[in-house]
This record gives sequence, structure tokens and C-alpha cells, in this order.
Amino acid sequence: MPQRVFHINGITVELCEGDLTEVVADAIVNAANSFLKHGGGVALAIVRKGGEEIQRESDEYVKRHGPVPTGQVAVTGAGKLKARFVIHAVGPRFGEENGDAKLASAFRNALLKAEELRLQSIAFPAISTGIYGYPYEKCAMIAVKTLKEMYTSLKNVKRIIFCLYGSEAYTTFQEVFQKEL
Ligand code: AR6
Repeated sequence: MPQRVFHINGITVELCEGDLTEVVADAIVNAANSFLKHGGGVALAIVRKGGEEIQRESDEYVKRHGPVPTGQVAVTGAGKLKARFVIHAVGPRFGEENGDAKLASAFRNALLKAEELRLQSIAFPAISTGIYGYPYEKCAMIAVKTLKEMYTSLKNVKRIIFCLYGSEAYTTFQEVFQKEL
């Protein structure tokens, strides 16, 4: 599968085309909704492959803490996946108020959570670009801008992967990251 690697300040940023549930990393990020009901898209793929315990833990989280606000994250185990944690990041729907800022928050808060958990590697999908309707290019611009704003605050995270589903998503991210990083 295609892969592209960038380096910024000792951090490796990898773009790859493929299935996030197959990625080997300390954490994978889920493109979740506020209720952590993983009914479609990459979320459903994660629960299908990782096991129902991911949905169960998610339900317990929401019962205890309430819904996760857009732009925020919640953590569960990763069940049978090749990751230790799933960081559930809630992206905005395309067109909602302050959507771009909320999408930046989703990327930023997932990275900060990985840092807090002292993880070395984290893998993202293109949050909000499926059911939530964001264009790949807008998502890629927001992801790379957020990364550039905050990478100096990352001490533990050394490897950041963007796992893009399909060649259109991969090519768009590749072009944007090439230009901006
Ligand atoms: N690996 C990597 N990326 C994937 C995979 C996969 N296995 N499957 C889909 N994608 P989406 P959203 C891509 O819809 O737009 C869910 O129902 C997909 O092509 O998963 O943030 C949640 O529970 C797209 O590029 O998330 C929420 O209700 C990207 O992942 C809602 O969808 C995100 O698409 C969240 O919508």
C-alpha cells in the first residue's frame, strides 16, 4: 500500500493508504460521535474487529461522564486490535458552527491524550470526512496546521500516522502535507 513519510523535529509523520484497524500503533483514533455509539464508518470497523468490549467500555464512559463534546476525546481499551488504546475523537459535521476549530480540537486533543498516556505512536483516520461530510482537502489542511502549531509540545509521541481509506483520500492528504510540512 502507498506510504509517504515526513520528519519534523524528531517526529515521524506517516501517511498510508489502508485500513486503520490493521495499523500497529500504541493508539488508534476513532472518528466517533458524542454518544460513542459506534454504528457506522471506521467506528463500526473498529468495534467489529476489536470486539464488543470497545462498545461496552464506551457505553460505560458515557454513562459515567455524559456525552463527549464535539472536539473532545474519550479513551477505551482496544480489545483484539493491534493497538493498546482507542482514543475516540468526536469531529464536527461539515457546515456546523465553528466546525473547523472543532475539527482542529479533535486532532489536538487526541495528540494531547496520547502524550498524557505517554504513548509513542498514534494513528488517525481522516476524522469527519465520511458520514460527517468534510472534504478531504479541508480535513488535511486542518490536520497539518494543528500538527504544526503543537508538535513542539510533544515529548513522548514520536510517530504519527494518518491512515487514509481509499486513493482519493490518500492522494489529497499527500498533496496537502507535501506542500505544508
Ligand atoms: N480505516 C481507515 N479509514 C476508514 C475506515 C477504515 N477501516 N473506514 C472508513 N474510513 P467516518 P465521520 C474513513 O464516517 O465522518 C460513525 O457512524 C472514511 O472513508 O467513519 O467522522 C460514527 O459513529 C472517512 O474518510 O467518520 C459517527 O456517528 C473517515 O474514515 C460518524 O460516523 C471518517 O469517516 C462520524 O463521522
